[in-house]
Amino acid sequence: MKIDILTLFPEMFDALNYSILGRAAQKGLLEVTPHNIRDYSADKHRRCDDYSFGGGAGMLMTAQPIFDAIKAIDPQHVAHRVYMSPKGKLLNQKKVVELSGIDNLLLLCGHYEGVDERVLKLCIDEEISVGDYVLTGGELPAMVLIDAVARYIPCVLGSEEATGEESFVNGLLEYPQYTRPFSFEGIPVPDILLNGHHAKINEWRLARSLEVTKANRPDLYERYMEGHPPVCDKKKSKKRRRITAQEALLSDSDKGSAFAESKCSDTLMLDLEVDETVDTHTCDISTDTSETDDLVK
Ligand code: 4H7
Repeated sequence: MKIDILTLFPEMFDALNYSILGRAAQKGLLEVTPHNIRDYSADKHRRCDDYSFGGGAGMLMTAQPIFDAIKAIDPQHVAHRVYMSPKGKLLNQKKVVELSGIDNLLLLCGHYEGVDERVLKLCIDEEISVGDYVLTGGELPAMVLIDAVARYIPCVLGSEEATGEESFVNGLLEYPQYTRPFSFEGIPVPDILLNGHHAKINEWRLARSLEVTKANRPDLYERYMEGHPPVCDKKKSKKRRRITAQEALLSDSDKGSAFAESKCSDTLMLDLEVDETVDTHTCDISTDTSETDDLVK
C-alpha cells in the first residue's frame, strides 16, 4: 500500500519507521511518503496560512499550496484522498478494513483552525476523525489511521502478532491477561488459568470480557446481548443445569442465594438448581470464536 501524506510537519512521520510499521516499510509492504505542503506555497515567504473571512476563529490553511501539492502528487486522482479532521466521520474497525483494501491513500493533515473549504470541495474524497476530541494537528490522527490500516495488509503482522483480532472476539473487550511470574507483588495469577482446562479458561475469559465490556463500553455490551438473546426453556421442571457467564453478571437478588455462592468461584459454568419457570435470564453463551469480526460492523 502506498500512502502519501500532506503535512506541514513531515518529520513527525519518522515515528512510523519503528516496530511493526518500520518492518512493513522495509519489506516494501507499506510505503509512506510525507510531503511538506510548504514546498508548494507560491508565497514568497512560503506562507500556508491566512486570516479567516468573517473574522473570529484563528488562522486557516490556504487553498493554493494544498491544491498544488495534490495536483503534483496525485495528478490522475488515483488515490483515495482523506482529510483528517475532527468534523469527519468517526473511524472504526469496519472503515479500517475498508481502507486497507485501497492501494493508494492520500492523507491531508490540517493545522491552525483547519483548511479553506474550497480545497476540500475540489480535492478531498472523505473526511475522517479518529475520535471525539480536538488535537493540534491532523498528523497524529493520520498515524493512527495508518497503523490501524497497515495491520490488515497481508504479511504486515507476523505469525505471533496475527491473532490480534482476538482481542475483540464476539465484539467484546479483552479479558485480563497474565504472564510470569505466578505471583507479583502478592497478586497471584487466577488459578483457573494455570490448570490447563481449556473450556473452563474460555468460560472464565468470556465472563471477564462481559464484565469489562459492561463497565467500560455499555454500547458494545448491549450490542453483544442483542446478538445473544436469552434462551428460555419453557419446561416447568426443576433440574440441574449449567449456569453461564451472562448469569454471572446478574445481581445476587436476581439469581437467589445459590448463585450468590457460586459467583465467588472462578469457575462460571456451575451446576445450580434453577426453577426454570422463573428463570428468564438463563442464556446459552457459547465460547464459539467464529464471530471474530463482530466488531467489524
Ligand atoms: C482539521 C480541521 C483531527 C484538522 C481542524 C484533527 C482532531 C482530529 C485539525 C483541525 C484535529 C480528530 C486544528 C481544529 C486545531 C481545532 C484547535 C487538526 N483534531 N483543528 N484546532 N479527532 N486537529 O480526528
